[in-house]
Amino acid sequence: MFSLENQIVLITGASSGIGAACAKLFAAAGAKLILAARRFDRLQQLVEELNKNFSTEIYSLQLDVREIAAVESAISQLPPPWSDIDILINNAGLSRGLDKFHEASIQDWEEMIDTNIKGLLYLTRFVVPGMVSRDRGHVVNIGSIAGHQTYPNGNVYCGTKAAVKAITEGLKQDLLGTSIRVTSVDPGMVETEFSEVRFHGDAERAKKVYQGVTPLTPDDVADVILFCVTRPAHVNINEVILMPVDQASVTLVNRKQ
Ligand code: NDP
Ligand code: 8X3
Repeated sequence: MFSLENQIVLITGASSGIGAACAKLFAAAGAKLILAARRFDRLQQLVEELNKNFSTEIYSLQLDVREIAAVESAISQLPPPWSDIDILINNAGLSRGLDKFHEASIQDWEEMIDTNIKGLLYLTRFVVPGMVSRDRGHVVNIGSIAGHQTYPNGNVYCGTKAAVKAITEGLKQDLLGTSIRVTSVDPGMVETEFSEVRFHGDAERAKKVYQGVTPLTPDDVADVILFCVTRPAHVNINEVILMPVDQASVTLVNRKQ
């Protein structure tokens, strides 16, 4: 098994949901964490909690992944040894709106494309050259079942996650001949702040998404990510699709009354 002890792990979108769950699990496994998100107060709360429970070292970054200059300077200004990132978890992402294509907000589209595609590209572009020069590293992209199946009103969100799938495959191909691993972890329904963000803060509507269902938890997804990055160094898990037992496809969900 590949040990995470003292591995430097950069997690984007660590202030909530799957990213925060990864931070806890990776801290418990002995990794050194670089945690990034826009909400610095939320990151600080998490860091305090982690410091109480683990002896891990943590570097916090207030970062909007949509801002190319900010991403470039954040990565290039990391002091050693933080600059030698071993594992990049491209988790920051969001959906905005659930509307018919011809009625959807173009601003929502821009936000999803800028975050889910361009943000992931910027992080990867600035981190991977260091991995190549060290001939060591692992990039984990958080995709979605929405990248495998498009659902009504999911149009652009599904498009961004289909792009993540293609980008992950392309990165794997282009890194052939190096020791760097590339994985896409593609969950179905996970109860996080995701739906509240999608519905622009409408908590009631968000709650209904998970009504009568036992969804995945952020810890379930973090557990799968941990599995992927701790395989022996010659093993690459290319793609994992996971969903709740109560879900059979993006639209086929078993709801108890
Ligand atoms: P949350 O809303 O709970 O977490 C999203 C995280 O992304 C937050 O930490 C948020 O931090 C961060 N983020 C959003 N925009 C930016 C940005 N511009 N710059 C930096 N960080 C940003 O949702 P999840 O944990 O569910 O989502 C994590 C990933 O999982 C996303 O890529 C999502 O698409 C994917 N996913 C989620 C599923 C689900 O059902 N929940 C299923 C499949 C995939 P902050 O706002 O502080 O910047
Ligand atoms: C999030 C899962 O089904 O809401 O990527 O698109 S879904």
